[in-house]
Amino acid sequence: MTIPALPIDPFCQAFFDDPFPAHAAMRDAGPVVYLPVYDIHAVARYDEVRAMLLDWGSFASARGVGLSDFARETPWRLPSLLLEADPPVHDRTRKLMDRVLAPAAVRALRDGFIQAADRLVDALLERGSFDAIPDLAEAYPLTVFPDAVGMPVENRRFLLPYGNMVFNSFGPRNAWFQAAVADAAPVLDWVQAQSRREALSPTGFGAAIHAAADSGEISVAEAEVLVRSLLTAGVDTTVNGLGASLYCLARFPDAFARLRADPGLARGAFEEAVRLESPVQTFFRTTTRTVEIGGETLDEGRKVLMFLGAANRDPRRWEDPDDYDIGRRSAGHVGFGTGIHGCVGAVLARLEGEAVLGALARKVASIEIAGVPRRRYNNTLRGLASLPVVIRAG
Ligand code: OVM
Repeated sequence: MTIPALPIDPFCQAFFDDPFPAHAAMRDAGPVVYLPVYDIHAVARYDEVRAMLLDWGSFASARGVGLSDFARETPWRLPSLLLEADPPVHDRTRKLMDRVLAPAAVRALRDGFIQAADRLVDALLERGSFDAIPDLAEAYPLTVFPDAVGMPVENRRFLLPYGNMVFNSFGPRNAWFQAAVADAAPVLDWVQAQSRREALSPTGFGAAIHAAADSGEISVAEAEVLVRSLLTAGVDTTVNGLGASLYCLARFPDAFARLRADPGLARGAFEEAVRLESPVQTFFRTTTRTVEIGGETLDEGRKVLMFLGAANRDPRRWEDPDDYDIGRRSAGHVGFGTGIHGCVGAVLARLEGEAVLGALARKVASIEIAGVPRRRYNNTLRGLASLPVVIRAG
């Protein structure tokens, strides 16, 4: 039993431009592959990615979910109390965040999110032609999400370079990471300041996290690191989820026609875009002991890369995996992860998706690509920097 070695660099421009042939090569080579470029193992099939996500005892997050092993290298920032923690540390903070972001708390935001999406789409219809990434996919989360957290209005765009840096940091220390660090340097102090109680309105998610410090459930320092998780993971992810949705609807006019005919498909259309484009493409785990996965054995202390995007298009699991089918049962995709680290904000992300795609379905007759889409390169996130479109009113 030898694990196949493949000459694939999953953190280079050629891979980002078209990852699909390499995804297929890794899936077809075996349940586990070895990538000598970074001396890592990887899984790209749905069953093995899902099994790894569920087996937190064998595949740890506390040694970092990027290429860097926190047991060997000092983490470059204070580790997240959610993302970069294992039970039992993880469960205490996760329980709190589950409560803060509970479906009932998110439901209270529903009408406001729908109105904000309606207003934005109305304004874009007035313009007719615009760039769907900055003007819609970025603009929408940058209003509704910081509002929900309870942030002031000034400088919210600073969240974008910060998130871009953190998501780049899960890969190698390559040129994208270096550029992202340089871009984010001027906003680091600002982000830190936004996580403090004094910066946050008394009604948002941020205040709800800090309230848990009053009761002694967490410390004030922990509250600030948990708010930081919201600020880090809450914007770039939904920007790329909405961007993926727009890119799909523009490329698959039949799907958009179907959505227009039944705006109730908005949630399914968003979910399917998350499956197909997988805005969060990859995360690492580290083996805690000699482990068995897909019939292969890995030593303790190995970094293993999970290709969520490849799992979400695995033909072993999905029929016509490359089709954007808004009516398919996409539940079970791993675009939000699964298991104890499954996206804590998924309910909020899905509300954003439903609000924006619902507004498009009710108000817009057509979405046409009106220029060359430009990709945004990131070691973890897949998405566009620019998507020029023309839309017409329905
Ligand atoms: C965090 C964090 C940061 C980036 C991503 C993420 C996808 C979480 O600081 O907790 O989850």
